[in-house]
Amino acid sequence: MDTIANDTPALTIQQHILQEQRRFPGASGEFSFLLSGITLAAKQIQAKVRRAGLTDILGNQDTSNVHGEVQQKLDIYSNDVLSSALACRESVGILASEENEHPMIMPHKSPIAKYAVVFDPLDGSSNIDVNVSVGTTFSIFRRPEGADFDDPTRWVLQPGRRQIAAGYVVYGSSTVMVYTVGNGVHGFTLDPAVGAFVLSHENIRMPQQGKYYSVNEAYRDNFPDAFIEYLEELRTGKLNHPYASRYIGSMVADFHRTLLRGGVFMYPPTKDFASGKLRLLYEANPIAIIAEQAGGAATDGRQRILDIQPETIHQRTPLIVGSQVEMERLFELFKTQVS
Ligand code: AHM
Ligand code: MG
Repeated sequence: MDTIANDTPALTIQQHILQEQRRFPGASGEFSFLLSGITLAAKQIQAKVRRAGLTDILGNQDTSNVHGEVQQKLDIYSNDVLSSALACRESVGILASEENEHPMIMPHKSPIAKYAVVFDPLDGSSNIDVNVSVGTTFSIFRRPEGADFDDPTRWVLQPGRRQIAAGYVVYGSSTVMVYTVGNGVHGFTLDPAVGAFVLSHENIRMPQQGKYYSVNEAYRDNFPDAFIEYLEELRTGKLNHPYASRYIGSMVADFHRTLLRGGVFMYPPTKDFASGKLRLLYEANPIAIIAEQAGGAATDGRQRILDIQPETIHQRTPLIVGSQVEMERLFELFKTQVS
């Protein structure tokens, strides 16, 4: 008699999302269809990223985005594939992207549209030409009560604690997607042989303490004093052991290491840029919810990232995110420095 092999079967992200969805009574399947749009776009983006040196896709597009930054061709490609993968899902009403000044209203204007998706299609894109890891970040909100298509910003100007799902994809030595629907954090590695994201990191928990801090130290002289003191403590071993530094310059890659190995990643305010550089809605928020769901914390130095009420779509925020021990020390230090 033939027997079935006893190996645990590979669980794909699609199967995982369906399992998660069963926890919501009355779930219609629209939400998993929405997330499948993100995984499809991620596969398309990674395919382009992987062939970047071979095709005519490296370099600048000779255009700038809303922030005045030169757009890379891959920025535009990634924005296009993500937008079109989501635009054909009727449950999605509004999209907002780092690459578009205004929110995009989906042409179907469907009355059953109940989600807004915000994303940075290719974070860290200035790293592409030198073959350094880049990423995609996304965050999903439910349409607020009474919000219609005449006021698309209302759909997305919600504090991060209202994200119903969020995640990122890191295009590194392998392509990994990490997501949460508010029930823990799970990571999936793309198996290029079969083209599927397979569960590789189930229920990720951030180590309580790590060995690395991650910050652009070139700006150190312009950081507020509390940050300088905090870095000094980490460097000199006041927090159990001396820290080493790691900084890739791609938030998703720097955070992914912090999530798996522990430690702290930060982009503090500087004298010239009081809000730092990172964007609240589509960069800090998804990272913050993933960190909290994995047992870590995220702050702007004054309040929890997820409690910030956004006023504009592209607003920036300082971001400090990390493991429990590092974040508790930061909170203590900031309390005494502020009082
Ligand atoms: P981008 O959205 O224009 O790619 O910029 C965001 C990136 C982050 O990935 C990274 O953490 C940061 O910029 C690095 O900035 P800096 O070069 O100032 O350290
Ligand atoms: Mg970005």
